[in-house]
Amino acid sequence: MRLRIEELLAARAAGLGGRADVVAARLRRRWPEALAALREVYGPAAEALAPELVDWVVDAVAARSDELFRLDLCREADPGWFQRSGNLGYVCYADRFAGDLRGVAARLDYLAELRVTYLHLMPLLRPRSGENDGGYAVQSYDEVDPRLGTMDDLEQLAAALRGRGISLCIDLVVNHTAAEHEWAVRARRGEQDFRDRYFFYDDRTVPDAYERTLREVFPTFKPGNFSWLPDARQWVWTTFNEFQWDLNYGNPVVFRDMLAVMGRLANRGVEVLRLDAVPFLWKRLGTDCENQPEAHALLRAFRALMAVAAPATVFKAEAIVPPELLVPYVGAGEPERTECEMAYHNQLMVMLWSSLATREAGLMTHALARMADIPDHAAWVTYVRCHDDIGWAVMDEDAAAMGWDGFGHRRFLNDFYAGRFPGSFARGALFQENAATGDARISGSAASLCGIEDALARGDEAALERACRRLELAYACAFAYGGIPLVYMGDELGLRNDRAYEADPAQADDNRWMHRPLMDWDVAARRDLPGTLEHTVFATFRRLADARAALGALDGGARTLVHALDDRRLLCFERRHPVLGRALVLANFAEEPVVLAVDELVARVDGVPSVALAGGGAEATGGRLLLPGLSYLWCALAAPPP
Ligand code: OTU
Repeated sequence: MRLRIEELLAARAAGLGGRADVVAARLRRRWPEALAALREVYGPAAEALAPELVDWVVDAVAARSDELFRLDLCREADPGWFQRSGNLGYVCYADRFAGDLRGVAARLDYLAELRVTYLHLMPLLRPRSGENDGGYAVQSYDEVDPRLGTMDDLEQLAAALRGRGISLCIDLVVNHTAAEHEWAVRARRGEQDFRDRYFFYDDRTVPDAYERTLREVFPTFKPGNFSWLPDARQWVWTTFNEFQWDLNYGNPVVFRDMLAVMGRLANRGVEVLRLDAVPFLWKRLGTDCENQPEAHALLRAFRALMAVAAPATVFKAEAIVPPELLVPYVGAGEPERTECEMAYHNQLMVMLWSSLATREAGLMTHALARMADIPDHAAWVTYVRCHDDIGWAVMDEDAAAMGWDGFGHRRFLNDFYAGRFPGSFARGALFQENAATGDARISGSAASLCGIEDALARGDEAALERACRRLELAYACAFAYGGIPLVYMGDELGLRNDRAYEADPAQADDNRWMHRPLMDWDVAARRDLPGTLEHTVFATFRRLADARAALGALDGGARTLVHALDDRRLLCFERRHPVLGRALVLANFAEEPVVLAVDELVARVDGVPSVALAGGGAEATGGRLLLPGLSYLWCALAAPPP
């Protein structure tokens, strides 16, 4: 029996020319999934969306260029394309990196030198003017920020990147629009169709009921989750800043229109969509309104339909949530659900910083070992730093397993990275300190948090050496742990905190700008000057990238197994791929050397290591592994002799 959806498609097949069969095959495969997900959100009304969605698919595929349509076919044939160990990501603001989109296009040699295959350009769609949360308050999804260029520039850049084997990733803010977006403007004018796209309340009754269980994301910028609109004399739901209005996905029109935005961006050549703030997509009274089942169902519906319209495009979830709530964003459960292909591994990032501060890896080992596996077809995006603050997602139960108090440890990390703890090497700053709860997060560049800024300021060569090793150690773990590692712009050169934001009124009260520096191309040029910090750090990143590409077992499809060694100073994890083999990573987070007998390790991991990359002076010699303070080894693992 033919699905109704195929009949709908048949009626429009002429518009697709030679692509009709392919689209029919994709629909046959993905529509049941899309419909099931939409039913979870919209109930029986989901069925009624079919004609509109088929129209959208037909229009989107018909508008796709031949080149992108061919890319779709290649990626359907090779769905693990983004998992290969040769992949490496780079994250930057187009303007801060190179002025504008054309400027970025002129810097592709730099990216190639770093072995980059994935470029995440920070928010670049037209934001509201004035304060815009670093571009996360979008006024138009169909225009590029005019300061950066035009949609045509974006399309040309995407093509140029593709020509160099680099996939373009951009942010798509799906949870909220700017208060100046056309929908919001029309809603404010009283047009009911647009009012239905947001959440408005006449008085505090409903907001207060929700507030009982909501948290505050930006307690110092904007307490609470609702903002008063004096002209309309109403409250509107604003999880983030008051100029970022949460969208109401209970209204299928919002889903449909956001899907259309995705299709248009994909047709411009965007290959990865970083879906911002996805935990917040669904609100439910009496909950924290994060990670609700409907938020996941919406992602599955987006995923299934985009896989019909533009299968070359993959999704990356930005869900900075506790580990057990994070895994489902890349698909999990029985039956296995397909959601985003990738998600940020927030837990790894937090644990790297925690371990550098405590100089041991016990907590990290415990926390990472109890995370569930992710499906083979998904991949973690691993990172050490990004444009945001670091929120200390240390679970109380993990801290308790170390005999620590969770709150106390988080407070220690804040003190340590704010540079207020005795003996701290870090120069960060507190972000969003919440007087009521005592919570806070940390801003600061990787180099400054690792101690490079402090060591340079004090002219302490030995401290500088240790600081550089910390940076290398953290990135060596991130490069090996999961799918695609991201290098956050400036880290490859050891760029320190940038205080220029303090003089800009639109940025001054948001200290996240301290770790969003301007690229200094004169400084970058020193990467070719032996003896400079930039030369050392840049060469380290290159070595990591080359070694990673050469070690196939680091493929994103390889499982990650964390081995708890007796010596808690060491982090030990294995990557195991059914075809590409096994790899083992050992990292010493202490500042003194650790020696490990190879026999013991062989027995522990049931494999014989051979060194693929050694950092910080680590070596294998005379049946022992010598790991100086802050050093690491990447090994290939062979089966032990019978
Ligand atoms: C994201 O982060 C962006 O990365 C931020 O730069 C934005 O300000 C924000 O969205 C709003 O668009 O709370 O502290 O679980 O934690 O979406 C950063 C996800 C954030 C949220 C995350 C958010």
